[in-house]
Amino acid sequence: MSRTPAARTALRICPLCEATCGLSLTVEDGRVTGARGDRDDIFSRGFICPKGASFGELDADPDRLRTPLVRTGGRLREASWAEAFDTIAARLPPLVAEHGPDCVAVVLGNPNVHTMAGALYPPVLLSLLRTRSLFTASTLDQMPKHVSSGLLFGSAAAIPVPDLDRTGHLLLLGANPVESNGSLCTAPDFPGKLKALRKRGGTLTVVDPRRTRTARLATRHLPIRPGADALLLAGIAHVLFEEKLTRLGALEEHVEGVDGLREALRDFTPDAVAPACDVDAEDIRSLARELAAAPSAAVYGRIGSCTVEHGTLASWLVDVLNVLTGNLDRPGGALFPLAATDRAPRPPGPGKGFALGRWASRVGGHPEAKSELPMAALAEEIDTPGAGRIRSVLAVAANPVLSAPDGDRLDRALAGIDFMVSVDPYLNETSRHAHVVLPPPPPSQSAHFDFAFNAFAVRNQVRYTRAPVPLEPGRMDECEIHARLVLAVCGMHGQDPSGVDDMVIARTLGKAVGDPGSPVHGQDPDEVAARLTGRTGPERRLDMMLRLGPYDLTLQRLLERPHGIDLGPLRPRLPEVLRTRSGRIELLPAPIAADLPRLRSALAGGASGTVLVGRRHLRSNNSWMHNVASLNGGSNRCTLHVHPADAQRLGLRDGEPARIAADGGEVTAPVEITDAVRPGVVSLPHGWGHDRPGTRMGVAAARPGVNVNQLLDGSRLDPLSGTAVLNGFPVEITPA
Ligand SMILES: Nc1nc2c(c(=O)[nH]1)N[C@H]1C(S)=C(S)[C@@H](COP(=O)(O)OP(=O)(O)OC[C@H]3O[C@@H](n4cnc5c(=O)[nH]c(N)nc54)[C@H](O)[C@@H]3O)O[C@H]1N2
Ligand SMILES: Nc1nc2c(c(=O)[nH]1)N[C@H]1C(S)=C(S)[C@@H](COP(=O)(O)OP(=O)(O)OC[C@H]3O[C@@H](n4cnc5c(=O)[nH]c(N)nc54)[C@H](O)[C@@H]3O)O[C@H]1N2
Ligand code: SF4
Ligand SMILES: [Mo]
Repeated sequence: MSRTPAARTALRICPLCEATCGLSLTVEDGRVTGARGDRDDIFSRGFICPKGASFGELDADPDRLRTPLVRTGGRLREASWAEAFDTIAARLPPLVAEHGPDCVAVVLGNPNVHTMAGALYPPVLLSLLRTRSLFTASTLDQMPKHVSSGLLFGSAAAIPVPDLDRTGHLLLLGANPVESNGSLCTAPDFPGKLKALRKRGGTLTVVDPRRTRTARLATRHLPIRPGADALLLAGIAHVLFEEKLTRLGALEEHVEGVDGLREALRDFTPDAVAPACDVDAEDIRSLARELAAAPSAAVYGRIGSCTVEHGTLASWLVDVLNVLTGNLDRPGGALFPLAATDRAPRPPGPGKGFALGRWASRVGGHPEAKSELPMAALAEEIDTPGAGRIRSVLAVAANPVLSAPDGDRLDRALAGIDFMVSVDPYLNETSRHAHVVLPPPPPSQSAHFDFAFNAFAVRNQVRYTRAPVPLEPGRMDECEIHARLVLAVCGMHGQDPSGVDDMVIARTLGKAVGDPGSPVHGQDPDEVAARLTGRTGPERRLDMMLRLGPYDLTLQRLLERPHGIDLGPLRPRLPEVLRTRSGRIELLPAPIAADLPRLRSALAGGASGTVLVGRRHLRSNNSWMHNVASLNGGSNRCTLHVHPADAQRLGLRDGEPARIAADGGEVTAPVEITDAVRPGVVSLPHGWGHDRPGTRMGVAAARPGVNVNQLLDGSRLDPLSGTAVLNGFPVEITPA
């Protein structure tokens, strides 16, 4: 009889959402058989949600690919790693040689922010390949915030986060952290932090067309008309000016453009914006007065304020209110985190500023933002003939056939592409078109460090977990997959993948030793490189970034403290974070001012027709978690939420199918009648529609749902950021 080896526990930071909880995994015989919250984690302190608890099941999903797939004779078949990279090296460089680098689209999806590989290698790939065809999930998500931060603060990465643990007043728009666990605000147990805010006597106002679980925790819930947040926020700012409630305090010396702003917002009186928002003018005045009177306050907006018609203006106004009330950069307000791998602070002064629209997309003429083109324009860039057409796609952790507007068009476009690579654990709606699929190992076999989310965390902290389980035979670490992809794409196929890391280290240190603000200024870069520790290239790069960072840390110190190192509460960072040309916060940047007339014309908007918004469910995650049986089901369903009054008006019955039609097409989904959604608004979640042939996701295919993004044709964008309007677009509903 064989003996079951003793179970052991291992720590792993959860990669399944932005909360970054520390998990304590039970490992038996190389498999994860249990997951609990790590009570000793210095940040998450034992918090866990149902997704984290199902880590073992998700990790062991039998539908995960175990070997690369290579297309021959039109069919994908299992292949060796060598064959997979040989194919890429043979097919891709000739395309680049013939048509130039822009013929290769690099498409980066959301999970790149949840893997070490996704942070460390795409920048290398892009700098060597030099393609301008970059498309990421940001233009389905937070690009408006990058643009507003770029314009206000001179840095697209300078995103203030609400000081959840200390604030006395939170105005939260278009976010539902009780389901999403928070976004651009990394806070394990976000729900608990909202409850604690109420408990200490603070105020929570939630602005959302749906009465969400977050809204139910609020002091006040305002069911705004979708798409109108920019108007509401402009109305609040107007009142602050009108009633002389602006108090810049310590910010005064760092801000310019206040008078111009007052003038620019003159038309946005509470009475003028109220009808379009469907929020009482008197409520808008109270919001402004309470915000101004609160001892500390933070305004925070997320998906519902970003993926809308005026996403950049709304994102800008969120921080305008933080500035006007003196709450930016002060404890209890909205502060800039300082992550362990951020660059050590530099002396303040004028910077290069933030440029927008340095080039435009070929077909739609969409301006670039942060070197990216709109994901909504990917299909047209592939299927529109002519010079400069995209002929190849490198999709890394991206499922745009479901996540982006008009998946059917993209599906057809990808079916005809010359050459496509997917780095993805699943054969799904997008990866089924690839010529080569490179599957990363499951998360239990990967190390984890949050390069992205530490910079949005409500407390400065740092944690690193090595892979809890060794790589299975035949598996390749995702960092090595990325490094080999860089080599194969960029004409260096066959070289040692660790050379990619060595190259980055040499380049980075070469610059750092010449930078007077760097901790290694004046040293010999080779000697600094020789001091770096770590078992792998990525670990050595992490060690380097920690050593160049603001906290005097090393990889070794992190390994000695497996539950993490607390680096303290968020601290004021002005003016050092500012990189605008003026060296100050530019409150009314020119591109914003130029977009205000469009907002002014929305004042006339209002009632008329039904609009659709999305929603998230705690046991789901975008397009890829419907294959875990224990998470799929119950209330996690792809149904159309309809208000009882609308149901009656439209002749819809609970549980029966409704036909939903819009610009891009139509879908049919079962109706769920609920007064949690406001009249005139229906809600359908995204990430469903798992009914395409040629995929390998058995559980998901059995309960496919429909693709809400098929309702969009890709033409509705927030013009400044190129972000798709995924919320608040008109639909027609009829019984099916
Ligand atoms: N209508 C509507 N559409 C939306 C949204 C919405 O609210 N409404 N939300 C938008 C937002 S905010 C986002 S971020 C996007 C997300 O959309 P995408 O960027 O497409 O991201 P996901 O659907 O999370 O996953 C993409 C792929 O990553 C793969 N994957 C999972 N784990 C890993 C891994 O460890 N490594 C690799 N290489 N791949 C992995 C999955 O199998 C999947 O194929 O969707 C957007 N689309
Ligand atoms: N469980 C789970 N967690 C997730 C994800 C997931 O899919 N599932 N996805 C992850 C990702 S990629 C992201 S970006 C984050 C997103 O995190 P959140 O921003 O918290 O996203 P949602 O839960 O979609 O909440 C958006 C809310 O905006 C509301 N809304 C829609 N339109 C408007 C509007 O015009 N104005 C206002 N004020 N509100 C509006 C919607 O009703 C919804 O309740 O979640 C992350 N976490
Ligand atoms: S809240 Fe997010 S990070 Fe925490 S356990 Fe759940 S999915 Fe994982
Ligand atoms: Mo997202």
